[in-house]
Amino acid sequence: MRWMWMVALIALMGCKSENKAPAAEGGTAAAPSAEKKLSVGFSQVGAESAWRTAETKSIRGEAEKRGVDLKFADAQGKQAQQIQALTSFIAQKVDFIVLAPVVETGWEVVLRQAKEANIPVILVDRGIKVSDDSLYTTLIASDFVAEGRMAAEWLAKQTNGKANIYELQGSTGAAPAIDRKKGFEEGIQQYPEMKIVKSQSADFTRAKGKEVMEAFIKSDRDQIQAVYAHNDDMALGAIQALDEAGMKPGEQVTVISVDAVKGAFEAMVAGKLNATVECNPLMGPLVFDTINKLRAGEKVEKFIQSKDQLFEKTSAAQVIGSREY
Ligand code: GZL
Repeated sequence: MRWMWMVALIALMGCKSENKAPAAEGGTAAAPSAEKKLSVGFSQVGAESAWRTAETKSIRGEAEKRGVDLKFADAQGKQAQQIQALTSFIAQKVDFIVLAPVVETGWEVVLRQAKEANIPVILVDRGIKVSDDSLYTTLIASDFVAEGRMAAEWLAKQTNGKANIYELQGSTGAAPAIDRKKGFEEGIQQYPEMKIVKSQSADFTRAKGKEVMEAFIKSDRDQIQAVYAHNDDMALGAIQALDEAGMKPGEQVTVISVDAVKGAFEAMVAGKLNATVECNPLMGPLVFDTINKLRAGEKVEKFIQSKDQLFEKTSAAQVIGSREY
């Protein structure tokens, strides 16, 4: 009788083992062989503007679509947090780093560590100043100097070359703030009666844009003829301040900005914003196409430029429906 129990027990053990994964050589169960996923560390500036949100959505969405293991870090606008994130990506041995650098300088040490770890760095949307440009593989961005020049040439035409201009600058030290200012000043140089009367940073945010414009109105109300904002969020804040002061933005005060986000088109349809220069944030597909080229051993350009165009309030109503961000 006892022998029958023994036979049943051995049979039971035998069939349970059939439920396990097929045994590999040496008798241990082998995990299914999954090809290692591409891993990318993405250090983002923050969430300061609608443009930034659109860029984050594009890159994270594309990573999801392509099955990339994307490690995302939002730095809340602080370079120290970006450097911390890059250090962590290096420790995790990611395959690539994507960096949207909040400011132009201060990257040498951490980028040298990435280079020593053989991790290629792709810059998106903002450039950096380094002594050795082998510290990054490529920059995918707009030409901010050209954007500033485009805004200046449009304003000169719009005002017949005569305007007292109040400028809302982006974040101090950020490439788009430095270069949009530079390009705009170059663009108005040939118009002696176009003057930047006051210029102050409003950090690319709507709230600061309103605050700085309120201060400009308080001190210079009757002189303000035009506002040049380095992004739409600050322009929308300034428009709110001009509206509250009864100063008719888009008519009595000409307003031009950069980015061409949905809110800017809505303000142009409402007649309160005169024009905006597009700076395309939908970089996701281009970022991962570039990574695939690098993985295939192909060379890529050091600067991959996004093309920009200017939109005016006269055509905003026809265009707004087709805008993706
Ligand atoms: C431009 C980007 C700028 C946008 C702003 O590439 O860095 O930062 O123009 C954003 O809206 O805050």
